[in-house]
Amino acid sequence: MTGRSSFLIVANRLPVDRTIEPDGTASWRRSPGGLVTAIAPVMQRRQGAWAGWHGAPDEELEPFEQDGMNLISVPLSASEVELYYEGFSNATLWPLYHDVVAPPVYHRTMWETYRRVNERFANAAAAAAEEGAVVWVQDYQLQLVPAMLRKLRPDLRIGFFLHIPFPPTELFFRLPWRKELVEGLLGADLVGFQLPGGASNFRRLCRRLLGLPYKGNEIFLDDRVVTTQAFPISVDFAHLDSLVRDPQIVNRAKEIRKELGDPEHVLLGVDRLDYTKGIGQRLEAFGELLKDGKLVPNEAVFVQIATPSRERVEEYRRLRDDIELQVGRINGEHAQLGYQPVQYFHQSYDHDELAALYLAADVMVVTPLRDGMNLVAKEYVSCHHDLHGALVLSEFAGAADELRQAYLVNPYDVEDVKRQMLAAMRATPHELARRMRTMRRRVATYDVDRWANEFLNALESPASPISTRRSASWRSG
Ligand code: GDG
Repeated sequence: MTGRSSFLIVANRLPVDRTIEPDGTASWRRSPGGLVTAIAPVMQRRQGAWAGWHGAPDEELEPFEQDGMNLISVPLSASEVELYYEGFSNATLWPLYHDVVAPPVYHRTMWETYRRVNERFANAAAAAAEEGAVVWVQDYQLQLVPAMLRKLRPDLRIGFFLHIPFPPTELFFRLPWRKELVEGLLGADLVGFQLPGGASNFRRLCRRLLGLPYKGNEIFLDDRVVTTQAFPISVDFAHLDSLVRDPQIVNRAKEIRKELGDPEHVLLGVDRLDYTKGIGQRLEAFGELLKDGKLVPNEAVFVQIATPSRERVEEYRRLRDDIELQVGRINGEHAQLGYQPVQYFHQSYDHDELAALYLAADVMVVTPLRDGMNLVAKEYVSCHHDLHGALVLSEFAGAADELRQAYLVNPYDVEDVKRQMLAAMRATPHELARRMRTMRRRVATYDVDRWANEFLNALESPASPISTRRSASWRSG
């Protein structure tokens, strides 16, 4: 890599995975995901760079180039992975920001490591950014970076986007390091959230915790203004839409249905195996429909893909055991020779297979107890140009704000989930098409490109002058 960059992404992970070839040589492959796809063109236009951890502990790498992206590896030791990533990020912040659906742990050593690692990311960004560069920091693992970076490099334009929900003040207040985290975020010029609710939770928090006044989207500090705004993330609609028209994917979708025994209804869940995703709730509802005789054997199969995730965090291990016990129980009670109602896979699939599964499914069941957005819901919609297929969607997923024509459910209400699953299975083709058409229009218009462009445009447009501050002070608490 030569020189410094005028555009920089800072994220916990680099957008590449290392694969080892049969002859032992290592190579890098771009990791799948909308974020990289959306940002790649901006990277190319602006000589962009991406700073993040490359995925292996205790290893330092020189900056390298992959797919036209300049990649800067930020090293982590094994103990930092444990304390900063698995610990403070995923055992403290993740549950706290998701409505405390699991109890967060509060450990001082985890916090200390989180702070130290955030400092390393900020230093790496400060060294890589050219004068006046735009730096876009991603997600809850790096909330201290904006302020640390501003201190080192006041010339930069700094944006931050939170991919997960921002909790209500009452919950956030439990965090022993609440002030430091908020001050960290306030180092940004623009703090982006998935939903307007997250942005307003943040503004209220700034007022209560730091006494900062705000007006509209803007929070007024002594010497500058921080803009807070919602930017609902999306998917690469055009890519998915064309992928599922590929005859190979179409054939694979047919094959999948056949392999499942050609049931009348194929229901599908695709999630990281995470306790926020409500996997147990949807399986319970499906199991009860079988038990109540609302579904007769062979009529419906539920395919649950549960991608391995955070396997060293205690809560995730427990969840895996619980889900696997539940799957075993339902199948034990309702299976027949040649018919297994729940097909459970604790595995990752490639992109094409996932698209074929979406295409094959009659009902996509997305029931998180809390979710920032949920891309799976939008991916499913993008894959159904046939206007067939129903989406059962939790009202606690960010996506529910946009996909109002889904069969919306309260995942805590098992009767509601059962009712909506049945309604989705019994709907007429006309009704399905009506709902799907509207949802597709929404995702096609607000795709991931638009998300990235709107964020970057807002980041680069000047904020209100400080002189508007006085008129906002009436809101200060
Ligand atoms: C966080 C927030 C927010 C899943 N299994 C496989 C696979 N996936 C892909 C899906 C989808 C992605 O992973 C999961 O995204 P989600 O949005 O559903 O959920 P989180 O991982 O929790 O993401 C969330 C998101 O950030 C973006 O801001 O929407 O609320 O929690 O794209 O397709 N992909 C492949 N194989 C798998 O087995 N290739």
